[in-house]
Amino acid sequence: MKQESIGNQQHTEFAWYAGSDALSAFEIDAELVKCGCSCTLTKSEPVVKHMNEFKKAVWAWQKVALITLPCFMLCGLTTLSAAEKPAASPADSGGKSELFKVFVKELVPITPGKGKFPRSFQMGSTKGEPAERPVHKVTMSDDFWMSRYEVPQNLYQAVMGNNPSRWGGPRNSAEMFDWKTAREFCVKLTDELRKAKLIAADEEIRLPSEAEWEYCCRAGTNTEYSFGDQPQKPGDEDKQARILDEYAWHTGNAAGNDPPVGALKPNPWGLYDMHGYLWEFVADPWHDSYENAPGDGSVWGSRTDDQPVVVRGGAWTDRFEQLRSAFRNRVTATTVSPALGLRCVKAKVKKSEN
Ligand SMILES: [Ca+2]
Repeated sequence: MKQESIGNQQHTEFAWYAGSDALSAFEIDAELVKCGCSCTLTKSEPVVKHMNEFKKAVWAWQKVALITLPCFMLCGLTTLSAAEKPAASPADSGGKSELFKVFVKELVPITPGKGKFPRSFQMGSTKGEPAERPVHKVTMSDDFWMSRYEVPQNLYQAVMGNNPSRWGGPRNSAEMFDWKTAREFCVKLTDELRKAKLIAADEEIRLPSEAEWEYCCRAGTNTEYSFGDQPQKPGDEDKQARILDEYAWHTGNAAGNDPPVGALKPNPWGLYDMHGYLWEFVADPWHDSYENAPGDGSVWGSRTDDQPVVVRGGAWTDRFEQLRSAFRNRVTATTVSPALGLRCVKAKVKKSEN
């Protein structure tokens, strides 16, 4: 996939999410008037039973309307406003501190060389694009934690104070921000978690290196996807990929990035949406191939001003080929897209960074 194809899919087909709950918070039935703010008013007159009581009933409804209209304006408009701005405020989801605790709780410990985590893996693919070659051995040097999910919008809002996402939902993946902003998010989240003593002073939240990302995507596998080589079942045509459907949102099964994170199956290490949903920024600047790439899992060099950056995993806008574990893509550092988000790592701060 080329850089310019990120997020270029038309969005007219998406409909079911936006505002779907907006009206449910304000209901009127025959006996009760219920409002989203939890007040409950009992209607003083019964439903019309015969024509002689018609006038009485109309007056009763008028009274109810007079009483509840201000309530509707306060509560209903608040609800509609929330639907228009789908990112919940931190308070809507239990407050900042709760969101930070959830984020830490959802980190998956990755311990290369111990248990199910191999010390080394083969990075790249001989079957894919030239940028995926040469396949080379990477030996992971340190333990780290990988986010189970892409960063959701309620956490993004809590950290950054805004939510630029086009396709809203508090637990939908955050999108529409560039690489520098993704790094800024990690720095701010690090500060917040240290202040809250949810991480140690010598730990940080950062973007994964490209090698860490592929190591976690493969999750001990050397197949094209973390579930095997084949994304399609016999009979699948064009972009259809019914095996991949169980694990990933891609252009063959996604109506948009509507669902919350983690709606499909995880990979063998319990990481969700590594294949698909959104492309994910990593820390590395772009290189056209793996010639002379480091073999220790670290970030490959510092980015120069005009250098593109790497994004991984494919998105809901892409065909299944681009969701392979080894597939690489590049974007300019200023690219924003509804198909591009991030996933974080927690790790010890390298001594050279102190
Ligand atoms: Ca993803």
